[in-house]
Amino acid sequence: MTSQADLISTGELRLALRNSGMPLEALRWPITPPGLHYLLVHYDIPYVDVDRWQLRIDGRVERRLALPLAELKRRETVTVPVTMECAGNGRAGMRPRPVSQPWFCEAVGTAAWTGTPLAPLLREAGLDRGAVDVAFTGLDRGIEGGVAQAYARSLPVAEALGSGAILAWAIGDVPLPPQHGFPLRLVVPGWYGMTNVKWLDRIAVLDAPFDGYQQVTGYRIRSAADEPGEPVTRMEPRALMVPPGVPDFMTRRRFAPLAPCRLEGRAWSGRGRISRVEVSADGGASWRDAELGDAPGAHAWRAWWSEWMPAEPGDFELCCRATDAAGNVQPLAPEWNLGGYANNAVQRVVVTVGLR
Ligand SMILES: Nc1nc2c(c(=O)[nH]1)N[C@H]1C(S)=C(S)[C@@H](COP(=O)(O)O)O[C@H]1N2
Ligand SMILES: [Mo]
Repeated sequence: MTSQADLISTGELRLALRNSGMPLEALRWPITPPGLHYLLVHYDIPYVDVDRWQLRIDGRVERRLALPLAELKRRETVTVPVTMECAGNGRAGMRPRPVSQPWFCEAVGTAAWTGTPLAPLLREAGLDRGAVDVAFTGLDRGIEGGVAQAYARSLPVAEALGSGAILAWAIGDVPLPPQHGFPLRLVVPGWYGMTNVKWLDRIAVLDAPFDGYQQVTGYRIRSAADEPGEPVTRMEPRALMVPPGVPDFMTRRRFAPLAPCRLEGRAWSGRGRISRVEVSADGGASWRDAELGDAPGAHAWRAWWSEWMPAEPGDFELCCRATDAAGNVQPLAPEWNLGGYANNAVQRVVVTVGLR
């Protein structure tokens, strides 16, 4: 029977149909194939006439800049593989279930973003001595929490200059698709998805902390609505596995033969390199180390695998758990918060072994 906690609203269903996750079998690719990267759009995808579009850089700067795309493309160009994960990934696993885009754990992907580094552009504009935050505003508008707004997020000056952030106009050699931010988006390695503002319109340097909705109301870890909470920033460590075996069409339950099975997947963290991945075949009661492989780049997920031989037919709860170089480890159970953010509890996949 479907429990009340599992029922999603029509509004959530509409969001879920617009915002696709990455099918977990796509974890097999080091760079997520085009169209399989997850997608999250708060409002509508704007239609942008690139011939009239310019990026404005203003606020507390010595020189205001207004740059057409062709002008940006004449600057230093880099291609950086970045693993991006929505801060709401794992939300559907929390109880009570926070009402919003109901991700399980598929809101992730790795793309090779091509663009120009942000820091030299900010230096070119010249930051005033009192600069505190840099705010990035998109062209998309909507209403959230009763507040009409353009989607906007900020970074502290130190992160804007030092995080390796780029302004991207392409994924590899392909211009950004409309849904991923055409003509230009921010990409900040290591930070949760909401940081990576799409359809960039304006970069404003501020001499006071940015107080936009997505900064002070959205994306806060809080247990009650009247708390200020802690801001959501960098990605917590997480390992995901390719679900073994085959799915049942309607229940999505997995079935596998009684045979050796390679558990494999990828792991990432915005807080340090992945230093360990462990797997469990008994729901987390016992663990063993997986093998660690390569990452397509310093800011991208790392491959892992582990050979598993189920002892007998039956149900097994497979889990995987990542640790990063800073010593952060995934928790066994979700740590609840009001917005349903940053839930990096270990993935659990039940597999029925004995398929003929
Ligand atoms: N302008 C704008 N930028 C945005 C968003 C948005 O709704 N509008 N969504 C953010 C969120 S919450 C996420 S998780 C990522 C998703 O990027 P993707 O759709 O390219 O995967 O974009 C971020 N940038
Ligand atoms: Mo997100």
